[in-house]
Amino acid sequence: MFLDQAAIKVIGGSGGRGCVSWRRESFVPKGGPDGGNGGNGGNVYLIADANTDTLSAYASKKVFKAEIGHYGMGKNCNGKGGEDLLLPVPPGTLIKDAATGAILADLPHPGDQVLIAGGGRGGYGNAHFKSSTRQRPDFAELGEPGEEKKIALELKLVADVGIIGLPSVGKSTLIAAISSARPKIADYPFTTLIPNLGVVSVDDRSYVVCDVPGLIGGASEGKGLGIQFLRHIERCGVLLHLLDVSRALGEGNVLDPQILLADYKTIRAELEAHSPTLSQKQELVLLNKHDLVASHTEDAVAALKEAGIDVFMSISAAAHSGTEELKKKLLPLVLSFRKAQLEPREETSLPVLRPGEQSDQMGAYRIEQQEDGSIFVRGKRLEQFVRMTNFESIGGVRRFKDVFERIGLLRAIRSVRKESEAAVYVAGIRIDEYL
Ligand SMILES: Nc1nc2c(ncn2[C@@H]2O[C@H](COP(=O)(O)OP(=O)(O)OP(=O)(O)O)[C@@H](O)[C@H]2O)c(=O)[nH]1
Ligand SMILES: [Mg+2]
Repeated sequence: MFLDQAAIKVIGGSGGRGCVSWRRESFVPKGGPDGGNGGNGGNVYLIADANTDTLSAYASKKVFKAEIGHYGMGKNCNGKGGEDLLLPVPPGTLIKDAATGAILADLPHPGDQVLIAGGGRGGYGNAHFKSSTRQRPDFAELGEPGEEKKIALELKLVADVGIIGLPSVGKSTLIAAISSARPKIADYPFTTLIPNLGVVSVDDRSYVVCDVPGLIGGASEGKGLGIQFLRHIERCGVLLHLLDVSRALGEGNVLDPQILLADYKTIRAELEAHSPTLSQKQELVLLNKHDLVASHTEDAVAALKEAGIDVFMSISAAAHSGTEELKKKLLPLVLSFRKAQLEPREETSLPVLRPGEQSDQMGAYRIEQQEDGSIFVRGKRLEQFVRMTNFESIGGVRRFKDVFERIGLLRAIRSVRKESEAAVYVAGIRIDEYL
């Protein structure tokens, strides 16, 4: 099954909770704290895999979770870290935030990898909190929850050459003639419903061509099959614009070049409506089905030239006439486009997410008061700290207060709150009863 879009949820493994434990040895009545730390949760990565060409692995299963970190244990045993989860996607996959549509990452080349949901940090065990002033810490941290994200995957098939044109002009016939692809071919419009990829071999080199469903006027507004398939050819170096020369043959076998010109303009208008990237691509105009109008082909070429359109070649895809030559002529164009692609491009500036590296200072926070008086405190490290505090243990609450005192947050909240009983939230957790 071919699938070029999928929406999934990725969840980093939660960190394991730290352990509260006391050393117990014969003849040592009151041993010190020896609770180990929880293990970190596993990360979720997406990786471009050359052996994958569709997103169909994400059609039915929708939630992907990395392994959780194990709990810390007594005798200072730290919990094992959770395994990372590697999700393979085809090269050319674009990863977007499902809610905002923002591009998170782009994986055009095999081996490209992105950290998409970080695992949570393991909580410290009570042994960690032992200090000269705190001999018997009776608390431990909870594990931090793993990062959770809803993402949309979008596959752009990476083809070198795209074949476009009105329905039934012979696009699929052409890809079948020059490549290994065997798409359905028929004399009714919209035979092709999904893009077909084919590998063309010329001498010892090869390139990929893509045959997309036929376009009609108004496709950009959704007429026919629409233009959503055009994104598959956005990375092509060359577009082959196929015109069916037999359509210009009117009554009495008289050729009307205006029909070809109108056909040409219809497709150009749709390309321009879709994207500037596509409309600026190198385009080669091909006249197809010249077997049906043999004697008139020259006239059609001349008339188009007069209108400013250079015909690259006249072929008959069905009769395989001119198709071998076309294969050869395309190769140098493809190679030079690929070479230009290797030069520095904007793709490298796309953000690669590394949530684990963004750990801010505990003291970096912002206090906001809403109209109803409730107070929200935001700050990356602070939110992590609050999420990991075990408010059910007295020692945990005491440490929480110590930290709030140390970073000046107790005073800051008091000055905003004044004498009121306003609720205070950090990371969605109401904390004012612990202040
Ligand atoms: N005589 C002749 N017929 C052709 C030639 N190329 C294609 N055809 C015929 O034209 C019809 C349409 O061909 P397709 O290859 O399915 O056209 P398409 O552009 O892929 O059409 P859609 O997928 O519907 O957009 C079929 O009946 C083909 O046999 C040609 O060079 N000469
Ligand atoms: Mg077709």
